[in-house]
Formats: sequence, C-alpha cells, structure tokens
Amino acid sequence: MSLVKIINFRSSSDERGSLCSLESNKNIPFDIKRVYYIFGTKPGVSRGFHAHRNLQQVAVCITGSCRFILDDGESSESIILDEPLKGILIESLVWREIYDFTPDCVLMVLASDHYHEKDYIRKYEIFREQTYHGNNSSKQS
Ligand code: T46
Repeated sequence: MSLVKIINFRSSSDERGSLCSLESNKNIPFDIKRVYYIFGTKPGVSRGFHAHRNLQQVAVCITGSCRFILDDGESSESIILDEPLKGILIESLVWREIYDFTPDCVLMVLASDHYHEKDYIRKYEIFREQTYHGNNSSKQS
C-alpha cells in the first residue's frame, strides 16, 4: 500500500473562476480542529523533520509547489504538491520533511487537533522506535 495518500478535491468552476470547499468527515477524513499555512519560505530552506504521535493532517499547496518526503520507518516516498485540488493525508507516526518550496508557495495544512508540542517526535531514532517496524526489528535483535 502506498505511503502517500492523495486526496483529489472537486471544484465548482464557472466563468468567474473556481471554488473548492473542504469539510470535516466529508472530503477531509477527520474533524478539522486547526488550520495553518506556511508561506514566504526562504530559498533553500527545508521544514518538518518530525512525526506526530496522534495528529492527522491534510496538506494542500494552494499556490506554488513544494516537495514532501514521507517515511513510515520502513520506507520513504517523495511527492510534489503543486496544485490546489490535490491534498495529501499525513497520518500519525509518519516522519515528514518538506523541501523545494517555490517563492510563491502557500502550503495550507488542516489538522485533526489543536497545537500540542508534546505530540511531536522530533528525533528520528525515537520515531523509528515508536513505529511497528522499529518495534519489530528491536524484538528480533
Ligand atoms: C507539519 C508541517 C507540515 C504554532 O504555534 N502553532 C501551530 O499550529 C504550528 C503548526 C506551529 N506553531 C509554532 C511552533 C514553532 O515555534 O510555529 C513554529 C514553527 O513550527 P514548526 O517548526 O513545527 O514548523 P514546520 O514547518 O517544521 O512543521 C509544521 C507543523 O508543525 C507540522 O505539524 O506537519 O508544518
């Protein structure tokens, strides 16, 4: 099964342009408790480098583009977000790194909970231990 879970959104388009709506438990598979967006990223920066213990998120690049690397502790996949009708679902215990922000990138993220620093795992080794793969390999060794 692919680590990257893409959600394609529908838009209502007419001669005035397009409109896309995102709704809890409809096209977003959880209750949306928080929305934040990342913009004005400087050239060459990277973000993320953590996983969440419980949080689920959907990320959508509203303008511009950026590249996510998602890692479940066993394998990793890279995906470019470059259109406002394509989101990715990032489930709990998935390590994320974000690169290659274009200067016009606006990355919007819908989250299943409020901001809790305690939900973050910011050390890769600790993340790896929390995953099924990490638990499994430590049991075998
Ligand atoms: C994620 C990626 C895509 C808040 O005060 N409230 C918030 O809701 C968030 C998300 C962050 N902050 C504060 C915490 C830090 O002082 O904003 C600062 C920057 O946060 P952070 O370094 O975690 O930003 P990113 O871009 O590395 O990661 C963020 C999210 O934290 C993370 O959950 O998946 O965007």
